[in-house]
Amino acid sequence: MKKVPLLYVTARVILTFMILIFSLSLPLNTESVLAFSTTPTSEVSPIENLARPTDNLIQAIGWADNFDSYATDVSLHGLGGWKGWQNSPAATAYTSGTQALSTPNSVDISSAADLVHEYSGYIAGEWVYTAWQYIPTDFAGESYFILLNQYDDAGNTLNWSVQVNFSSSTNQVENTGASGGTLPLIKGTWVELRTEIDLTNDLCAFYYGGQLLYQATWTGEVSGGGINNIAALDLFANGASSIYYDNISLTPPPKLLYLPLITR
Ligand SMILES: [Ca+2]
Repeated sequence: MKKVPLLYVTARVILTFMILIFSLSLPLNTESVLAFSTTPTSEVSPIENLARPTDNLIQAIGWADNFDSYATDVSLHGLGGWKGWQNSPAATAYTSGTQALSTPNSVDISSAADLVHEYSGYIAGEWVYTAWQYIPTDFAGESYFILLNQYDDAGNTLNWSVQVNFSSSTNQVENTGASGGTLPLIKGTWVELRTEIDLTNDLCAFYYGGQLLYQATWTGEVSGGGINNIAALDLFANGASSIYYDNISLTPPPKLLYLPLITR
């Protein structure tokens, strides 16, 4: 049997180790981790310096807000990109310490609240819109979680992609779009609302507490005739009592980590 020099073996071990370290470090340099690791703010971060030269469609890497950088019980109109519907201060919502998934604050969507946050640059690829929701056990009314593919303050061009209703009278969460779909309302605990959006293939799936409420197109489910663009979130109280939201984010889907196959 041929004897392998010790130096050669050592060099192969070092090389293998370096390849492994390099492969593990790759995701840390991509948008997937940047989107999750940044301190939650209300700023949409451009990735001009990260975008591949040939990939001009991807213009944003993500956004998140946990409401913890604001004072408690303050109006969000004009803070962190938040505003009342059609830029009306009367439609604002307030930070609250009554419930919070991350302390000290969540946002209280109640009575006249119709809180909007606009986005730009989300025109292709896959995205996940996540919001954590707390419905008190004594909730009363019909409140809405809404995502629009077109929005402007003047109301000239508005188009709804997602409109999900939370009703105390039916005790259900309901997709008001064309596909329909209901699930039992979950109260007294934090529940994840997760909207998986594929703008390239015009698909949208909405999960409530981990259960699929419906799956449909992004552009045609609610208003119809929409475009592949994530334009705005709208949390609409519709006169209902408080529903609290926290840890809201718009991020790329989690990416699988593939390690190189190391062979002798
Ligand atoms: Ca929080």
